[in-house]
Amino acid sequence: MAIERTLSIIKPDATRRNLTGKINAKFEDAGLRIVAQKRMKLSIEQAQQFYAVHSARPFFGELTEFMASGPVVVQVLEGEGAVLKNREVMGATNPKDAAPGTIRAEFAESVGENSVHGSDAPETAAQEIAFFFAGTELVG
Ligand code: YYY
Ligand code: MG
Repeated sequence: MAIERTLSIIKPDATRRNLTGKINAKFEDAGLRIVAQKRMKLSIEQAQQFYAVHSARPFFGELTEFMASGPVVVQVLEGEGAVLKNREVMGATNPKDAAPGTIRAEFAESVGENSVHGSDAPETAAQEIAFFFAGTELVG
């Protein structure tokens, strides 16, 4: 399988509980390399722009307010089949459905406050990486 890059976000519920290191260990243990990473506070406008694909969904307001409610860690993960591998390490959107050992099973508080974001396909990964990072910030 090809080496890919995917966009990951450690969400405010997880940074609030000081879980960045534990979550990064899950990525690294799965063979994903963190090739870029920065901690930042999203504005409401940035959160709305990032999640624009969900703008018509009933949870959009809550989702974007939550994403702007505290620090996030945005990162680029690299590895073989990184998009799918990251989704596997994250677990299902709703922590009640997430497989044991996944980040969401272990750390997520609810379907809304579910600790991590990960791109869902290589095309969206490229768009989402460009949303946060300049090419020169990615160091493989
Ligand atoms: O990609 P993933 O994060 O697993 O789920 P999406 O269906 O793309 O939804 C994005 C985000 O929206 C999810 O992580 C939490 C929130 N959300 C929600 O609050 N309630 C839902 N029923 C579905 C999604
Ligand atoms: Mg998604």
